[in-house]
Amino acid sequence: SNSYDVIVAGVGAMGSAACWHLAQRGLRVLGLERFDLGHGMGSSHGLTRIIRLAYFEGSKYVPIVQRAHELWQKTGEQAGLKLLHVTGSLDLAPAGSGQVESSLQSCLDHGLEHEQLDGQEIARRFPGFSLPSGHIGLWQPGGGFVASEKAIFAHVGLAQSRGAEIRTNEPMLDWSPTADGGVTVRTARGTYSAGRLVITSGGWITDAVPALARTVTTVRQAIGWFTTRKPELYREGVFPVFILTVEEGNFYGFPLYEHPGFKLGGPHFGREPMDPREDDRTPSPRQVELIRACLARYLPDAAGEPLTLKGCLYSVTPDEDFIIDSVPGVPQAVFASCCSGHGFKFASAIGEILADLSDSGRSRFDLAPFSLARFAA
Ligand code: PYC
Repeated sequence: SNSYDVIVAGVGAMGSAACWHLAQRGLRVLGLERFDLGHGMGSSHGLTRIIRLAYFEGSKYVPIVQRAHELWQKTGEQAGLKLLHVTGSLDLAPAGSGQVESSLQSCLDHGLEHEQLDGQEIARRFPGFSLPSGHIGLWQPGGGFVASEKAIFAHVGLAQSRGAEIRTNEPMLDWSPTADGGVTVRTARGTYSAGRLVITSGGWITDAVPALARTVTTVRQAIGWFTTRKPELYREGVFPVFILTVEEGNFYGFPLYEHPGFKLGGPHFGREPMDPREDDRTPSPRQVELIRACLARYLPDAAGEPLTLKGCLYSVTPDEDFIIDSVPGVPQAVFASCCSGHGFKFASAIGEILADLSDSGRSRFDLAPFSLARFAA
């Protein structure tokens, strides 16, 4: 039949997690994905995504990221895939610039283990860096990375094992609420009905939730993998994940994982508008130039030729905080998106939050900072 308890529109990081948490509760779930599973057109690809518990963006994120950390570990075990790699995380920035200080505050607010490192200590522990004098670091041993495509595959495999139907290359074209409090969803292949709708369509969310159109913008981001001269300095086990503020911008990187090259992304706050309907995801020459300049100056032993360059899409809100809410006037349709480039790490927990919101309209977390209504004023 074409009738479900819940339809999930968008099966990337957030949507796959939602499918699993809903299917786990015994609900009949349909997941609709616009492209192939694990595709590179959105915001859920690139082998690795940082998970940081020390959170310069605000202490309010820490309880949710702690739950996400727990769930990445547990879901990986359930799926038989290693999703969470704990490497420790480093915030690196000039003293007084606010990033390290704000991450430190989140550790103090939530009792997270941490150490403040000066430039000499950073160089001693992590000789892969060559930082300007005056840079300081915040070390948080619980940080690390999530294997990104594997995370989607794990969630989908688990959801399917509980009966979820996942249809790829079948975007939701439109949806509407029904008189009995459910929804109807139309695709090119059919019309489906459900009691509830979960919208996790990332960069395409404004098609499904027009109320977001004036709030969300989509931008192009760049990631690349580069030949390393001294891979021994950047191996998992000796090198952490990091976010780095320098005069060229904000960049982020990982220990070597699966790909032979060293992965660096950024500039995180660079804002090059991109329409997700465009097919081209190539990073701009300016982005590649900045990434290469960052490598050459601050990670010189990882600054070889590019092996792989990719683009990535961010959906950005004006305050760079997430929006997790129901569609105005339609409580049976909930959504999470617009994570402004820092959402992937939360996906395991946001999947659970969306399942809770769609079950009961409630979450164990304080979602007030993530309401759509905050922009109304
Ligand atoms: O949230 O750590 C992060 C991150 C790094 C790059 C983009 N987001």
